[in-house]
Formats: sequence, C-alpha cells, structure tokens
Amino acid sequence: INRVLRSRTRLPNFHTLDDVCEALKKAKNILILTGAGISTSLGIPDFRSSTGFYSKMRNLGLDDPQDVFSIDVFREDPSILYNIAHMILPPDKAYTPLHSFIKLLQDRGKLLRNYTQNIDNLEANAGVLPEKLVQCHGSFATASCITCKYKVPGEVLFPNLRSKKIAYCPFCAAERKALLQKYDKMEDEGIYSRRFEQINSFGVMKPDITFFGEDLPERYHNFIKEDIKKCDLLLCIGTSLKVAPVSEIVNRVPNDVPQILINRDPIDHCEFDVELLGYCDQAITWLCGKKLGWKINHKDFDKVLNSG
Ligand code: CNA
Repeated sequence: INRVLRSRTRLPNFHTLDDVCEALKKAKNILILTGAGISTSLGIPDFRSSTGFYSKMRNLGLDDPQDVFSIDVFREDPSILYNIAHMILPPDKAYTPLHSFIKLLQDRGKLLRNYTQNIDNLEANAGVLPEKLVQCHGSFATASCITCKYKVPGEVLFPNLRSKKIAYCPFCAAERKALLQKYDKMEDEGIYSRRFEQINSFGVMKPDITFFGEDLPERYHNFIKEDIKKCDLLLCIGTSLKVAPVSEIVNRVPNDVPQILINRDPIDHCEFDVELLGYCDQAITWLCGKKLGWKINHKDFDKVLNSG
C-alpha cells in the first residue's frame, strides 16, 4: 500500500462541468480507472469505507484486515480467505449504470481501456470487451491450484467459497495425502515437523485475484506504458487510490491530459482538474442524461435520472 503524494498543476482552463462535457465529447482515447465504489450500489462492500470490508474484518477481530489478502497468510492458512470470501462474491449477471457507462464509451469508440481494480468481473456482464479491459488485480472469473497452477472457471469454486469449505486440486490430491501421512508419522515418532507451514495450502485452489505480495497480471504491464501515452482523458471512478502501482497511474499520465474524479469521498492525496463528489451511478447518469443527451443502456437509467 502506497499513498500517492502528488502536487500537480491543474489545467488552467479546465474546472467546470461544461469543460467535463466538452472533454467527454471530444475525447477518443479515454482511460478509465475504476475501483470498488462502482459496484457498491449492488451491495458488494468496498474495502476502506466505514461500512466496507475492512471495518467488517476489524469487527471480526482481525488486527490487520489486509492479511485476508496476503499471499503469505493464505499459504499459511487458506481457511481465512475461505471463511470471508462469501462476503465479496460477485452477484450473477448484475452490473450497475456506471458499468453500462463504460460500455457506452466503448460503443462510441471513445474507450481506450478500463483499468479496473475490481475483482468482481462485472464489466464483462455489462458487455465491456476483454480487449478494452485490464483487470489489474485479477478476478473471480478463474481460479488456480496454488501448487500446480491447474486452472478452472471461477464459478467452480463458488459453492466452496459460499459454504466456507476449502477446495482442493484433484491433480495434487494424492501427493497431498502422502505428505499428510508423512508428517503424521513424523509427529507420531516425536520428530519436530513444520507440517502446518508445509501442507496447509498444498494443492489448495485460490481465486485468481492478486494478493498483496503477488505481482500484477502480465496484461497490466503489457498495456499500461503505451496506454498512458495514448490517453486523452483520465476518469478515476469509485477508488480511494491507495493501492500501488495502480494508484500511480494518475501521476504517470501527461500533465496536459484532463483528469476527472468521480468518487463518494474526497481523495486528499491527489489533485484532479474536476472532482464530482457523490454516488457515481447518480453523477454519471445525470451527466449523460441531462448534460450530454447520451442515454445509458441500463434498466435503472430513467429511475436514477429522475431520482434527483
Ligand atoms: P477502496 O479503497 O475501498 O475505495 C473505494 C472508494 O469508492 C472510496 O473512496 C469510496 O468513497 C468510493 N465509493 C464507495 N461507494 C461509492 C459510490 N457508490 N459511488 C462513488 N464512489 C463510491 O477500494 P479501491 O478499489 O480503491 O481499492 C482497491 C482494492 C479494492 C482492489 O484491490 C480490489 O480488489 C478491492 N475490492 C474490490 C471489490 C470488487 O471487485 N467489487 C470489492 C471490494 C474491494
């Protein structure tokens, strides 16, 4: 976790809603950086809000809630993730008006790429094309054996995650059993064994989400350098920008590219040209519906637009 400390000179002629609308109309290569805040309206908690996942973890007595997503902790005791993952499992087929806004930019040929920190894979539900998406922290869409890397579709793991039962890799089962027997025998013979550390995660299936201590997916590194050069507008939506290296994107975008924040809470450690503080579904629906005359193709568009 890194705080992004930055002092950026704001663009001199870019500070009104009309500037935002003009930029959205003109832009051809929009880079959208999204976070957990774009999915909270579906009931998926974010991490750092007062009602977020981390405060729930603290209430469960975990000293450092980030440990749930530490690869070292997972290797030592995978049951911790299996006990809490049900809280952040993605709902089936759902997506928000904000996800549909990303699809709208894609349809209008304006979306360079959506860099999402989200692991819920809801962008796919909204029809965002895989080539337009970089899932910076992986996702629940697939899962792999932590030992042999055998990969399965993510849903295969969902029943286990919902019922808090660890899922094991079928190809590592025999070796796991043999290891368990070996360590049991050592213990019977009074030989000190490091059974806990050695075996607990052997052959355990892990959702392909990036844990603290793991590198970001290759796709992130493959695209980010060129995309930063190409982008002509940066939208940061529903993120506290506290997790590096994704948080550093805002610093790497050239200074003459307008940067807009749409977030419920202000972000003290970053400066944007325009900040729209509030719920992102409402903000973007209002901007599209009332200011730009763009209809977002989402079942709740009219409801949100008329909700004031
Ligand atoms: P975060 O640190 O929890 O910040 C979320 C931000 O969203 C906060 O600044 C809130 O103010 C803001 N926010 C919450 N609700 C809304 C809303 N309706 N409209 C506008 N803004 C809102 O989460 P980040 O994404 O910044 O942190 C990155 C982590 C979160 C990644 O590693 C993700 O994997 C992880 N995460 C993902 C999900 C998901 O996939 N849905 C859920 C929870 C956490």
